[in-house]
Amino acid sequence: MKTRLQLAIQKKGRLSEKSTGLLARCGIEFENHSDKLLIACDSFPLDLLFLRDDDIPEYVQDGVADVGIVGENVIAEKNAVVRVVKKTGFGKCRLSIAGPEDEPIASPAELSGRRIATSYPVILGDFLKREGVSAEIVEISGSVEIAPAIRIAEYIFDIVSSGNTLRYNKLTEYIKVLDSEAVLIAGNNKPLSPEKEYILALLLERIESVMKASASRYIMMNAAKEKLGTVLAILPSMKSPTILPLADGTNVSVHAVIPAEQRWELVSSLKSAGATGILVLQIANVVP
Ligand code: PRT
Ligand code: ZN
Repeated sequence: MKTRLQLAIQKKGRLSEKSTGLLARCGIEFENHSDKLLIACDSFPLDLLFLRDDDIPEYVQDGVADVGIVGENVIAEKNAVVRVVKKTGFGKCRLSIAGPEDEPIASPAELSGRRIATSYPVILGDFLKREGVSAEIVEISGSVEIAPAIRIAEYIFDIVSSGNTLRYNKLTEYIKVLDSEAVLIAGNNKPLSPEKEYILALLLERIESVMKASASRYIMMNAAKEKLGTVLAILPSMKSPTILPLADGTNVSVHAVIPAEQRWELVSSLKSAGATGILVLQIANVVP
């Protein structure tokens, strides 16, 4: 039997679509997974294991799955012995201590003797220990943000992303303890077989290529020859732009790869500098 790599991803939740979407952009396809635990991908030697996110770090640590995609927050809470192979850039959030808007605290010492509700008792316990603060950890499994209102704790320690949930509950963020994003992990106890390491390297190459591609755009425009200097001065010097003569003899076409997040500002500046017919295109893959 040919070697296949087992990748654990979240079955249903915030990371599910992003994880399967990343694989799809890597050209890795599979059938609908709604009622299955394990699915073999068609075009790549990868088997997908669909799990609750809480189980992924331990499954990877224990070698039940070879690799996994899960939030750093969950890895930290489970104290799992795994290595981060690649940060994915999605599922970004932070774990913070929050409490009533009208009684903000300025330092962790003010938590002393108070109750803090959380689903992350391990990370919170470690933080309080590091700070030398003795507070009561009230472990609850969901809807942590309502704990102050129903008076089971004065403060909460929970995931914050946009901050809307806190605002809606009249809470405010005091202390950020951990930044998190979804990461691709592998076990750290036992090395993968050389065959599996090879498949992981191929997977990683594809992931890096699509991540680079989504962070970039391909820009094309026309410019009069006398405006070329100004246009080129605006373009970031990531890579030398391509300049092609046009049939009319007075204009040139300029092509360049630019950082995706700068595209709107660049388009305005290039337009002001006299560039015309500006096209901004998505890139599927970047292979350096
Ligand atoms: O069923 P399963 O156990 O697999 O899933 P789950 O319910 O435990 O997790 P899920 O799907 O809610 O989240 C999976 C992972 O997504 C988390 O472990 C984080 O790594 C990541 N993530 C990113 C988030 C958020 N952003 C997020 N905003 N997880 C949860 N939230 C929740 C948070 O708990 C709070 O209630 O959203 C609320 C805050 O969001 P804002 O935008 O209002 O601040
Ligand atoms: Zn979970």
